[in-house]
Amino acid sequence: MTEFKSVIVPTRPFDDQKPGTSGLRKRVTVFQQQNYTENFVQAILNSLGDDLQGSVLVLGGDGRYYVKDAAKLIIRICAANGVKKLIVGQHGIFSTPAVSNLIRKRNTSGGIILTASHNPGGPDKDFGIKFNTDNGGPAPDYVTAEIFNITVGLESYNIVPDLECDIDTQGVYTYIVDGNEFNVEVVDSVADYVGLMKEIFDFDSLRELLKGSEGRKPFKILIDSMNGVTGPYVRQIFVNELGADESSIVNTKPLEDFGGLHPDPNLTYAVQLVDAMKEGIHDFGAAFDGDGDRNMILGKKAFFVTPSDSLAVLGAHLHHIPYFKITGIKGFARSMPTAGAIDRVASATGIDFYEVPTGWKFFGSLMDADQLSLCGEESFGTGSDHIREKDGIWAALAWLQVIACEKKGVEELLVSHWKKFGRNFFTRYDYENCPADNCAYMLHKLEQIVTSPVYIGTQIIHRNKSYVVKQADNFCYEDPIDGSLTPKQGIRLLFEDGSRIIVRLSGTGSSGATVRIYVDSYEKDERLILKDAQVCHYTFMWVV
Ligand code: VG1
Ligand code: CO
Repeated sequence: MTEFKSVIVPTRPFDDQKPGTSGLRKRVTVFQQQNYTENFVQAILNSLGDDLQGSVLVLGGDGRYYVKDAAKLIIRICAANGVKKLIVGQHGIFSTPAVSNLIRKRNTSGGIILTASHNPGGPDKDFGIKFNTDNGGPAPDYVTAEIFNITVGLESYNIVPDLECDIDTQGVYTYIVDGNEFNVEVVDSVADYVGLMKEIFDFDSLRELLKGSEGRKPFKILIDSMNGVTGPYVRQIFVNELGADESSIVNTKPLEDFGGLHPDPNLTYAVQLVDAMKEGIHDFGAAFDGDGDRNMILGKKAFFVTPSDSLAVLGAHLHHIPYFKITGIKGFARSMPTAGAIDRVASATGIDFYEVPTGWKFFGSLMDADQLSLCGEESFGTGSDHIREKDGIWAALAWLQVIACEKKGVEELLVSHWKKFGRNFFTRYDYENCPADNCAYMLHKLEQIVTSPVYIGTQIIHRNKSYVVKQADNFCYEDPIDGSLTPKQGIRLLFEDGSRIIVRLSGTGSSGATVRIYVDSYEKDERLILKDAQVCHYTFMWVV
């Protein structure tokens, strides 16, 4: 066996390696700067402290441009830092949910995910590196703060420059580095995740739904992987396991530039799916983002389910999913800007409810404490405590399971839900690439205005409906498990009828600042709940 020696390479710190809502995201060209990726990876490893020596980590990414190069680099850096073993997805491929699952299943110290999620890929597009801790979830704020602290003082990194590993071929590769054994296990990217889905859902009933049975037509689905990482997972689950035909799945080859698509599953970017669904042939459509954690659900004729409604409908029918028959339903949660539809399901069922800041990391501590089963975000994220990430394919399967049990279509499920609980009309506006300083100042001023005591009680009339401000603040989250405080998570205007307006800055952009404004208007009048979702277009001007 060849013996390898690690070397210490002097470097200079970069001052822009602060992880955002979900890892460090920059242009590929930024990551390609000399030592840039190396520094950040070294900082992640240093943050493990005493746990680093002899550790096992998972490594994989969404197949975008630079994933393979980065994976090979990370293998060499881990080898030089005392990591005992890396579990790597074949070809460097793992969806974000698959990494979360494997960290938990193999009890590793964490995992490194190479993705910029739904951001476009390619040599002049985005790349990202995310660290997940041993619970399988995105590193919490105190860990990412520590990683950032290390980056700004980093003077060297360790690497085994000549260590080569064939990540295209499954198998266990053993090396001796500085006298110690170092292993790379290249695994099937799909198998463990598919196994997990088979434990959670009743695949027999899903197969029957798709195939049709006596008195029941086949239920036609259309699944769009948008050339992201979910392709191989989708093929294995929907075609090989559930018997859907080949034409039911599209864009299933992970491509480095996503074939030029913007792999963000929403009405704008998943337009190919929307147009195909409009033809009315399919009963159900779903699309996923680049790294497989986001989902969009459509019914027949492209009937759109908002992520906030998707969460609420799943919440109301969660008992149909075999996994929850065993675990019970421990609690519901949503991110703060997400519309309040799930809140009403929680209060009707008496199930505990939590509101957390934007970003999946905040759900993890509630799940680890057995307080939370189902959660979601307005940004097309839905998931449960089966892992510690949002999970696109899980959400699509959850919908199919509910449909199979309720024997109702997507639209029918939504309409009966609205009739029972009322409807939250939800819109989000994004203002991208704005000057960062000006945005920070704007939020600061906005906070001053809305937190002045005279602001409470302000009445706003829009289209003959009156909204009275009940509460206004900059959201500060207190984690109910560890008591930690996360302040300044967004300006909230809460109105007496349950409607809300939220303003916050994005933490995932790769350049400039993005301002997000979220509008959640609640309607319980049965005559109005079937209106077009665009009825609640606001002008923000009159609020301030
Ligand atoms: C956005 C979404 C947030 C989501 C995050 C990561 O963050 O708003 O809900 O958790 O992206 O999702 P921000 O800070 O830009 O608003 V993903 O699929 O990019 O890992
Ligand atoms: Co994503």
